[in-house]
Amino acid sequence: MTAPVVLMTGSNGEIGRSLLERFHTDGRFRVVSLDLTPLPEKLRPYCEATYTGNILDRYLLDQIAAHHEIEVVFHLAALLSSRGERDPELAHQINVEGTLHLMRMAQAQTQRLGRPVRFLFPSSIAVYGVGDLDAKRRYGRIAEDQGCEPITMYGCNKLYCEHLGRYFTKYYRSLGGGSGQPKVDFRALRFPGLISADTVPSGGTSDFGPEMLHAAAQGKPYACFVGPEARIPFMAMPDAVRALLGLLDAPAEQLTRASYNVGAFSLSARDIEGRVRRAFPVAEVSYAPEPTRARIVDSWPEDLDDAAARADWGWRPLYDADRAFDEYLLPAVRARYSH
Ligand code: AKB
Repeated sequence: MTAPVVLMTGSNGEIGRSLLERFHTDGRFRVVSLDLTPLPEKLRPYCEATYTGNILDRYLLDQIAAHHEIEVVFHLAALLSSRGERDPELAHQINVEGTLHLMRMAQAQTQRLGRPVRFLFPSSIAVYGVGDLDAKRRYGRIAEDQGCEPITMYGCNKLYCEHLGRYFTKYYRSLGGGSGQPKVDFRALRFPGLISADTVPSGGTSDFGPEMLHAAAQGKPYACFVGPEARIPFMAMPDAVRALLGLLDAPAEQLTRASYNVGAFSLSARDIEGRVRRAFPVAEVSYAPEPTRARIVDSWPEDLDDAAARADWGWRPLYDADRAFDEYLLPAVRARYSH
C-alpha cells in the first residue's frame, strides 16, 4: 500500500522544515509541499512534489488538488504577529482568505475521497488578549475559553480561522441539504512561542526567546525588544512536532474541542537571558523594549492550561525548560555555529 499524501503549506517555515524531516525519517506520508520560497536543496528529495507559490492563488491550489489525492493538510503558512501589525490587511488576506481557500480545497477533496480529510492548523497564544499585567497574573494558566480578546490582527485571524474550521467540520452545508456528506476534520493546536535549534523565526513577537539564544551562540550582541520581566509560554520544536502528530492521530470520537492548548514551560526574558549567559558567559544582552511588541507580549497569557489535550488525546510535553535548553537547544546551537 502506498503512503497517503499530505499537503503542507508553509513547508519552508520553522515548523514546516521540522515536520519535513520527521516525515522523511518515518516514511509515513508522501509530502506535497507549498511555500512562497523554494525549499532548500536538502529538503526537496523529502517531498513527492514541491510547489513554489502563494496560497492566495486559487488556480495553483486547484492544480495541486487535481494532481494529488490529498488525505491530510498541514496548513502552516501564515504572516506572524509582529509582521501582521505592519500590514494588517495583508495579514488578513494571507491568514484568513488563504485558510479559507485551503479549507475549500480540503472540503472538495473530502467529497472526492468520500471520507474526511484531516486539516491540521497551528493556532497560537495570540488568540488571547488578557487585558493588563494584573489580569495576566490573575489568569496564570489560561484555559481555551478564557480571555479570547486578541489585540493583534494575527491573533484575530487565528481565532476566526479556528471558528471557520469548526464550521467546516460541523455545519458546512447542513442548512442547504446534504448534511450526510463527509466533512473536513479540522483540528487546531494553540502553540506557545516555539524555539528551534535549527531556524531563527522572523515576523513573530515570541521571537525574543529564540533570537536571544541564536545571537549568543553566534557571539553577536542582542538588544531584546521586550523588558526583562516579559513572560510567555514557550515550547521546544520537537514537542511542537509531537503535538501536531499526536493530534493528527487522535481518534475523532475522543476529541471534545476543535482547538486545544498545548503547554510546555513558561519563561521571562530574564530567565532566558540567565540560561543563555550560563551557556555563553560572554553573551551581550541588553533591553530596548519596543512599545508595540512589548504590549503584545503583555497581552498574551503567562502560561497555558492544556488539561483538555492531556485528557482527550494524551498530550504530554517531553521538554521542560531544563531539558529543552540542556539536552536540545544548547548542544544543537553550539554544534550549528561552531564551524
Ligand atoms: C508570533 O510570535 O507571532 C508567533 C506566535 C506566538 O504565534 N510565534
